[in-house]
Amino acid sequence: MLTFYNHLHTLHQGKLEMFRGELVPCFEVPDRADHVLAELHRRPLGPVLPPQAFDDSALTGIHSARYLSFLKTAWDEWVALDPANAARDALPSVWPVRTLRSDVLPANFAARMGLFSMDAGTPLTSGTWAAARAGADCALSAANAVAGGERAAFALTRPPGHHAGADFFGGYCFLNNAALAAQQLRTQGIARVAVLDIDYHHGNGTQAIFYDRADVYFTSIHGDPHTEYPFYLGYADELGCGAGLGFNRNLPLPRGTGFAAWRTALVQALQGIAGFGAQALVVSLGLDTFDGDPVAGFHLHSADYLAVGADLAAVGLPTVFVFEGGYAVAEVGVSAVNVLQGFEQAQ
Ligand code: SP5
Ligand code: ZN
Repeated sequence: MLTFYNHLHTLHQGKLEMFRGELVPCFEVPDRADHVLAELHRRPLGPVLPPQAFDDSALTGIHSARYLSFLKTAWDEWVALDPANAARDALPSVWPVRTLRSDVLPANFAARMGLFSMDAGTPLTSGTWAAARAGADCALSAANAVAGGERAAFALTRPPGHHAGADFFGGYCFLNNAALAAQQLRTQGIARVAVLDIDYHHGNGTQAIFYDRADVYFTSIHGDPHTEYPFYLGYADELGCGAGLGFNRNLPLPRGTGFAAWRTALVQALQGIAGFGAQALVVSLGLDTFDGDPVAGFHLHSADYLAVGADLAAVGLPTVFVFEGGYAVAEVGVSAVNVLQGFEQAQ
């Protein structure tokens, strides 16, 4: 398996996120990817490569032009407001909820932060754009490799991507790497692409991006949004719309779910993917299903991830893995590489 590693990921290093009325240290830290890379060096699964550079036209199939231009200049605008801002990250504080307008692009920077975001837990930093942009290149490179005949490729990148929508950031995500990979597989001529999201949190961005499309099937296993982030999407009655009706499937599970019930949901998700007739698979590989993850509530253990990898391999599809969440930092490398090794050994 090829790994495309985002060598610029450390440029995105958020300081604080809003949680229960106070700013707490970010859970989404550079050490996460470093632990995965270290584990890949301990248990090599193939070459670790830098991504190819793609131009921005590879992003515009997924993200809106006005969102991309905002992200590119946001940090400079933030510092231009006050030179002292260079020492602190930008967080949104106002949002255009129902009855307010999101078609108008305000001149005010705080107003645009809110327009293009879904939460106050996702700081925008000096290196966010560079890190996210190189991460998109990793996802696109992995998709190209798989479209070119590789059995599997892994985009090892952060910040993660699956909460990011066509025109908003949130949930620690800025560019939707999994959606970019899925679209790239389509662009390379693969007619039917499935996205399987196994992060603890529903991949609201990916779902929304493909919600009205019949060529990309989205299915997700996640904590029940009645109680778990992102709360406002990820319910079982979301089936797709228009031409996409029937091409979206959510499998929410209660907080506290262990591996046996989780694996039953995985079997259901994989049956849906087979029924769709997918010709390639993108896996949003979140490892925050791990028992003891600080922001999640499932109880998977290290060895379970080997079985997950084997189950994914049994689908028999060319597969792009995209690194998403997983905040038990010391364990996230073992969990991620267990999935990938379980996949490889099952071939
Ligand atoms: C990619 C991804 O996994 N994003 C997850 C975003 C979740 N953000 C909300 C986290 C809420 C923090 N809860 C802290 C619990 C402290 N015990
Ligand atoms: Zn997550």
